[in-house]
Amino acid sequence: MSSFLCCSLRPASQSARSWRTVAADARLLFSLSTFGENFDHVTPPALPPAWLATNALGPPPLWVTSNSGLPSPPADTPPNAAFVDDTDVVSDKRLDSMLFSFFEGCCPRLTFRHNFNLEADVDPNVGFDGGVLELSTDGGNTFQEIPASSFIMGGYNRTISTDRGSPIAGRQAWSGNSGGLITTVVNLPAIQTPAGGRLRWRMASDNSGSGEGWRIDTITITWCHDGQPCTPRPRPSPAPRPSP
Ligand SMILES: [Ca+2]
Ligand SMILES: [Ca+2]
Ligand SMILES: [Ca+2]
Repeated sequence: MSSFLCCSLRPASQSARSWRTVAADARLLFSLSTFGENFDHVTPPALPPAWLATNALGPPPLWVTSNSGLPSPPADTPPNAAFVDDTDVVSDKRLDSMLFSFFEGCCPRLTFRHNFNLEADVDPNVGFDGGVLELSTDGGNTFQEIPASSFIMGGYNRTISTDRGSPIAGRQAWSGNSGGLITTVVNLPAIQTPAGGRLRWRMASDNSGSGEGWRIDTITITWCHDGQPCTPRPRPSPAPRPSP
């Protein structure tokens, strides 16, 4: 995040108050504001206000907040993370963020931590159950894939098999075992529509076999202010001290 220092995000609606300012570096010559969600201000299994869980396919449970269980560890920032199970039937389980808009400048960047163990083939390139990230720029009416080229780090690691009924068959996804928490960083397009944007973490499973599930935590979005540089300004040299 060090190259991304002059940024903030403004909520699109009153319901956006749960996005909290989590960082401000007064040592810099310009303000840094980062907004995010760590799921630690709610009591599991409740989601934060204005977050939405839906199962387009498959049985309960929905996405929830969780502070225990597998995959381990249960959270990045304790005690809670968002969690979805990996069931042994076809499912399509979605977690939609609150609405937001990027009002100024350029270059919104999303960072989050996650931990997944989702059913996958022995072939390290093939997944059976997997997770993807999608983005809506029309207030949550429609969602689009975030292309693999947008990921700075921690991008998709497998392609979902096309012969087992997965709702995301053939797509690149996170699948298999992450081996604990990993960091994903992704560049987002500017969202300046009145309806606002919404992120969707989507777990889809095939018609047999299960895994431990997928945990998401410590989500932050940074954003460059209008008229401000996106790179650090040089600091002034310290004033010379008088010699003793
Ligand atoms: Ca947390
Ligand atoms: Ca399977
Ligand atoms: Ca499966």
